[in-house]
Amino acid sequence: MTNLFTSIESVANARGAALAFDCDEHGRFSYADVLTRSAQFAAALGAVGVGAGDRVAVQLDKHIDVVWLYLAVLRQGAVYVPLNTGYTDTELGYFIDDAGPRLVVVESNRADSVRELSHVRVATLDDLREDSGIDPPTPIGPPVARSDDDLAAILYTSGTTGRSKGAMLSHANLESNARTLIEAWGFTADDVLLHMLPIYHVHGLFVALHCALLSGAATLFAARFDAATAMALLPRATVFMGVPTYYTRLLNEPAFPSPEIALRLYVCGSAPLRVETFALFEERTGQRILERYGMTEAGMICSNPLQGERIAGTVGPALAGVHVRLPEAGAPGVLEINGPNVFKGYWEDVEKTTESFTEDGYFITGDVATIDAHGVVSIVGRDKDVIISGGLNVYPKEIETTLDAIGTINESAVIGLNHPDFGEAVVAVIDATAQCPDEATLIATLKQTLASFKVPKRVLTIGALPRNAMGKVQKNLLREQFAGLFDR
Ligand code: MCA
Ligand code: AMP
Repeated sequence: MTNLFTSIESVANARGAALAFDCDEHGRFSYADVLTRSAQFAAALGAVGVGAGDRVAVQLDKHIDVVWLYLAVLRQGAVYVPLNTGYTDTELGYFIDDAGPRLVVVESNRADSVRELSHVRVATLDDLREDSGIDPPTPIGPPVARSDDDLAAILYTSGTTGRSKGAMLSHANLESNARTLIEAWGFTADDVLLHMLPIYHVHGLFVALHCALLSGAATLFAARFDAATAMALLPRATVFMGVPTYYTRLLNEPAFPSPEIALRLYVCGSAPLRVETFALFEERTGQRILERYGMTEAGMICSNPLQGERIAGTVGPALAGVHVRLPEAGAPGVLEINGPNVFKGYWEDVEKTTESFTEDGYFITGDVATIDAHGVVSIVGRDKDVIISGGLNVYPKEIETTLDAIGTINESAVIGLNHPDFGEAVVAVIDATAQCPDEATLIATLKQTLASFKVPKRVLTIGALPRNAMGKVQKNLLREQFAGLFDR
């Protein structure tokens, strides 16, 4: 394997005029367009000095041009660093400092503030687009050669420390995982994928796009998920991918599924799919959602089968070539994994990398699992303090640190509570002085520094937080106390 783009290029050459992306009012693009558009963006990147190994940090709203930019970064042999569009300047500053990008590409309304954050070069999509006056060379040159272990992307993810670390993913990590998924999920050039996920995370950027592009399928490319748009586009799709919230929202639509909807496959992951959602979906559609399990550090790890029984509450066996194990066979424990999909380590953090792997090279996921006699994995808990809200990870420590920095808060504990829409919702429990601002003001204050998906949906004031004999806050007691907060 070499540059992942080389593989995409060879599919695109074979597919030629076939539809690659239908972006509704933003146009339709063939596989031939995939090559010319990405070449044009690659030329623009080259013109500003982006070359092999350079990081390109990108915080952009979902748009087809961002796909061209991603492919252009691969093509240049550079390293793509996607950033959640919700991140505030404070958060962005951290990622830019850490990744040390050659170029940061942001929306035009953020360009000035990002320039103030650091001395790094900043561009907007307009600077890089066709009309920027930079033309691709004719004929278009080959992609920059890369070896298997060269980095294709760095995706930020937090550990228990609450500070994000960049997971280094190589070309071979991405390509091997995509090929495994295409095989496992039966992707072909006849498929039409409905793509509604954000493209700054593994699920939307790698799982969805790579499956479609490397199998020559067509993608219906929507800017975001909403149930009404999904209902309108699903009749044209054969495959859909989403986080559990997408499925609960679809099921909230009385007209779902309309008679024209006839997908061959619904894939779900990024957070646990409730057994009730799985059952209700089967009742309404006659189809079982295929649940799979993955992580930023490893792409997809386990999947329920395409053929064969999909079991609610399980994530299926390990994908081909991936090895999963528990510290003590037969007992629930923290899942360890190994395989060609597993990342190269955390960017410039040898210590964290070392402690995340066992001595024999298995990555320690932090997810508590069981494995049955047939190798079927169930994720039964987490050994890491993380809340997954609508498929997005929130690290309580980061929110607590921000809350504790507010002078009128003595201490805080951030917990995840069952939520009908987001699966888990972020809630802060605080011990505050009489001068502490009210809940709405605190929430508004947090939004100035934290992306709003991380901001607690509620901030509850109690007296001293419950602690055990060791002085550790007993979050389990808080979770029990406030368990029904979001019950309908
Ligand atoms: C938006 N908001 C959220 C979330 N999303 N709050 C909590 N959790 C969320 N996930 C907040 C906004 O900040 C805003 O707050 C308010 O909700 C409404 O925002 P809006 O943009 O209208 O929300 P939405 O469009 O309805 O978004 C919800 C969503 C979206 C569709 C569920 O979050 C989403 O697409 N999630 C998927 C994320 C994903 O791709 N995860 C995969 C990660 P306010 O009103 O206060 O401003 S990859 C991964 O996990 C691994 C590898 C794997 O296995 O896949
Ligand atoms: P991220 O760090 O955003 O890559 O999120 C990865 C985490 O999402 C995993 O470590 C799991 O905790 C969780 N996750 C992903 N898919 C599933 C699933 N199907 N069931 C339960 N948890 C999941």
